[in-house]
Amino acid sequence: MATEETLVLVKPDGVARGLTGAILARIEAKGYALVDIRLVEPDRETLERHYAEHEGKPFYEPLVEFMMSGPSVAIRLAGNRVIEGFRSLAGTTDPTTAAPGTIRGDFGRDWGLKVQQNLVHGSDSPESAARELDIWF
Ligand code: DAT
Ligand code: MG
Repeated sequence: MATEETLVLVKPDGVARGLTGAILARIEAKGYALVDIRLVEPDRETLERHYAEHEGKPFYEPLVEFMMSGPSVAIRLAGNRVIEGFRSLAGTTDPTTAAPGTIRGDFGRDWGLKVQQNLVHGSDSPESAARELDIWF
């Protein structure tokens, strides 16, 4: 299987809490390659494109607001099966129940806010990865 690329975001909570380095360390220790990396403050339009699949859901608006609350780190990440591999490193969506050993499981929990602050984003399919990389890079 050819090398894949995926979009990873260290979300505003991860950047604000000073966890970017710890998250990058896990990604690098796994052996994935950083192809490009940048600090971004996305506007609403960018986030509406990125989260188009969630438009209309109850958490959509708080999610977009949260993502505008501070800078994120966008990463173009490469490796064999990196799309599913990074999602495995990240853990499941809800940080309270994400498995220990994962980024969300080790660093995240429910802070009682309106939206789940779960530290990272990773594309969920080759189609999503291509679409999202085009939005962020
Ligand atoms: P993931 O980020 O694991 O791919 P997703 O694509 O289903 O999850 O949702 C995108 C983000 O939206 C997720 O990281 C956090 C937020 N979210 C998802 N489901 C939620 C819910 N039930 N309540 C609050 N926020 C939610
Ligand atoms: Mg998703």
